[in-house]
Amino acid sequence: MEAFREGIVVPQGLIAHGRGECFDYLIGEETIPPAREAIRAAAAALLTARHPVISVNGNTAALVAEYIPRLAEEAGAVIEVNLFYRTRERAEKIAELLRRHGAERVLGVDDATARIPGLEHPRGMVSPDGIYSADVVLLALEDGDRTEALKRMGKRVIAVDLNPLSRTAQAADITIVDNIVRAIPLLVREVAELKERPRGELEAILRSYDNKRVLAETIEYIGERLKRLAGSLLHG
Ligand code: PTJ
Repeated sequence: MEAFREGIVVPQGLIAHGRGECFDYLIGEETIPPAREAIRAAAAALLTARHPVISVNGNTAALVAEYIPRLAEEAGAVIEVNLFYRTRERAEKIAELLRRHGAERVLGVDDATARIPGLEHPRGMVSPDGIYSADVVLLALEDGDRTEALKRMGKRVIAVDLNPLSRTAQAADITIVDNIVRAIPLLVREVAELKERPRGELEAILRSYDNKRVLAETIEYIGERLKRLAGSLLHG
């Protein structure tokens, strides 16, 4: 609520947050095994990328700003503020918040001069040195149109999204179905650990990763959990 009052989160962001909470109850408010596998693959994708970018919107900033600079540093990634409801003032506020948490360089405020093809202005504005030229983009709580547009640009997309059925979750190459407040600290740890491994091992992690299977396992997990909960109501 504070981030909303400060103008970091938009009203639509509060609705997005509520939707997420609902899915968090369904997974039991913990990081489930398929999400752990996705986090590992995400770390491998960031570490093997030529130009990885962490895209930060209002909700991401409000929930995990303190972890983003560390993640960027460990992964050798660039941070870019990228907003659906873009105003210069909001972008600057979010960049300032990230700088307060230690980010040295934050793109996407005055340099968002390139366009993601197929997205209207200002929703498609990105930095030429950031998302526009990235090969891997990590995003979270993202709108489906924008994720699909990044995929059409040929980027490898890593998404954090509690809804395994959302268009973002379905379009991404690696979908971490977990609450961002749990997923990002785990991702920071995983990147720090995998960083020491040979590149061949990271590539092998990526080759054996199948996002469709991981999403299917997530949905199965929710189904089994709900069946168990229903059973315990009926049979005590
Ligand atoms: O800050 P801006 O201007 O870029 O605006 C961001 C908006 C509000 C446009 C953006 O967050 C949005 O519209 O998101 P959606 O399309 O509602 O999608 C958000 C997705 O994130 C939904 O599938 C939610 O289930 C999921 N979600 C919500 N809270 C969390 C979450 N995923 C992970 N962790 C959460 N805490």
